[in-house]
Amino acid sequence: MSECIFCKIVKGEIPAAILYEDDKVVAFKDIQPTAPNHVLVIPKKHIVSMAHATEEDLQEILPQIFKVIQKLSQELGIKEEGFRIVNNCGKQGGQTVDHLHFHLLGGRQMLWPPG
Ligand code: DGP
Repeated sequence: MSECIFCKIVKGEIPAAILYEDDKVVAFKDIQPTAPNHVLVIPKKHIVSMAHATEEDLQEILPQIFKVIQKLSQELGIKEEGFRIVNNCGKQGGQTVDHLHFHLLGGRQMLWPPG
């Protein structure tokens, strides 16, 4: 867990463009943006993925993550035009960083289905 890149961002050990922080959640700009607005919203607690979230995580942390996503969509000016929330879970889900994170994407037309 100590090698987890997102835990290092949480602890301030590596830099990130942080847009929001509270006692449970951090949001920062994705280093490889795929949209004009591309933010990652993560729990401070090291949870590997949605498949690993406990009942307590689902009740205590996930609701706060979605509140932060809605708040950021307003602040980034993408709430009205629309945005996409993505969670890649596990190998087939395309997850590359094993610390639960939600992508908030906006500022361009999204396509469906995703790859
Ligand atoms: P995923 O494929 O869902 O696991 O997405 C991981 C995202 O994390 C990917 O879009 C790139 C981003 N990312 C990886 N390392 C860093 C980093 O050190 N800093 C920031 N800001 N983003 C990172």
